[in-house]
Amino acid sequence: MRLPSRFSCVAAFWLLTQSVSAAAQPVPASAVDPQKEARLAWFRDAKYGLFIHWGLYAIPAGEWKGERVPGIGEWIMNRAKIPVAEYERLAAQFNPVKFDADAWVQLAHDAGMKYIVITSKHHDGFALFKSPASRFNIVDATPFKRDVLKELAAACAKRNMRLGFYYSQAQDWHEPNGAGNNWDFVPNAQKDFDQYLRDKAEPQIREILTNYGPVALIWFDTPQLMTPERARRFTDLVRSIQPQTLIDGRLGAEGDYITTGDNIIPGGKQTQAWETPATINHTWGYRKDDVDWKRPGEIIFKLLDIVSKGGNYLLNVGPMADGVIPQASQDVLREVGRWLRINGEAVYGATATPFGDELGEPSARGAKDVRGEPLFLVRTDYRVTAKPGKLFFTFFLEPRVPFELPAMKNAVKQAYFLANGKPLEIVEKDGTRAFTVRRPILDPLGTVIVVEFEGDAVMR
Ligand code: JFZ
Repeated sequence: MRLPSRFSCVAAFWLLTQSVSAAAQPVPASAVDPQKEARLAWFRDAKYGLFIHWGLYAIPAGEWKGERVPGIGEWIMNRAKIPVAEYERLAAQFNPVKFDADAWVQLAHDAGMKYIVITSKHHDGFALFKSPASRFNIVDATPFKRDVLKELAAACAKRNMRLGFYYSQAQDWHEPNGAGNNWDFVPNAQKDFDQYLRDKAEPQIREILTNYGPVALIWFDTPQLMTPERARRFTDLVRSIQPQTLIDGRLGAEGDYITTGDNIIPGGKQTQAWETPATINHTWGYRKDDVDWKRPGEIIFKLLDIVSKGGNYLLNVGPMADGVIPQASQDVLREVGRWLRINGEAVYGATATPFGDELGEPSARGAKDVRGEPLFLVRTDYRVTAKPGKLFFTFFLEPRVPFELPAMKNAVKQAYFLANGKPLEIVEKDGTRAFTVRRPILDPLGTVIVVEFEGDAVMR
């Protein structure tokens, strides 16, 4: 996949933070914006969301004219250099009669997810909503004729699920002046990009912020050609219509939170709000040949890893062309949801670890990674999340016997299993405190032990 060089920089930044220290970067008091913090309150508590990549690319599903097209499914038009006129014909075939907004929202709910972000328009330019700004949309160009955003917004409202919209503001391969399509049109540098912004992207952002009730966030992406001035127009537009709507980190200007590179989890905790967008297999848009689903245990580890570093996990599914989310991915999500129904207290509303040594350690022998950066040896035994007066130790492997609590000055009141409330004895010896967990651990997907302490915050 070809991305502008600034993307590799963003990706490299996160890869680097992967391999450096686990310490949080302090945010200067002057950088704290109270309005932004207020907008972010729900996001910081939510922790876990469902990303949905759905569009015409679900029809070819990774194959064009009998040939496998490598890469992520939603990039097929670009990867196979499909002419606009030919790609457009997919719209006439798009009739996802099994689409059921309530079923999708029920899935997110069962999975323990607190928000949904769906591709209102991806790089192929096709909109999943009725749009006066462009006829290349699900209502005007397909036999289906139903506004998917409308139905999802109604289903989310019923279930108290927040709904946000992915919108590809820069790349639009359907438009002569949109970024990215150099197989039908002139190279980016020769385009009248502002004409495209004026006539399609800005009007459509206005539409999705006007016609579907409260919008939790707009997820902009791949800011090719986005100067600060252009990005500013989008920020102003969003703020003027729905001041509470969050802006992600890929607009081309500072957003409300940081978006990491795809599937990238930083090595240490961050103070700024952040989110990792991630695939459940290896593609965003549906590909019929990708059935390599992450296991529930992997997802639970990644979720706790992310929450223990102060972030959110936005996990993607790619529905098929008939409107059904592949059953195997649903099964995985629901199993994680069962774990969260028992252990959710360690996740929702929880903040980052007050410690950090459990995340890993720099190589003692000074080994370097492929970039010549100090190698960071990641540990995966357990993760720590926190609430006022409470620590949650989530074990993925058998804890050491006895398990010594990381040093803290606070008195410890009690410890118990989150799943069944059974108490654990805290033994004090030589200034350290420890508990012993009988083997095998209660839940191999993650066994949570709550440690209640005196005071609100850990003092080290
Ligand atoms: C973008 C899209 O091109 C892709 O189709 C998908 O929607 C994904 C969520 O986002 O791809 C990117 C964008 C940024 C990086 C990597 C892939 N990055 O910063 O590493």
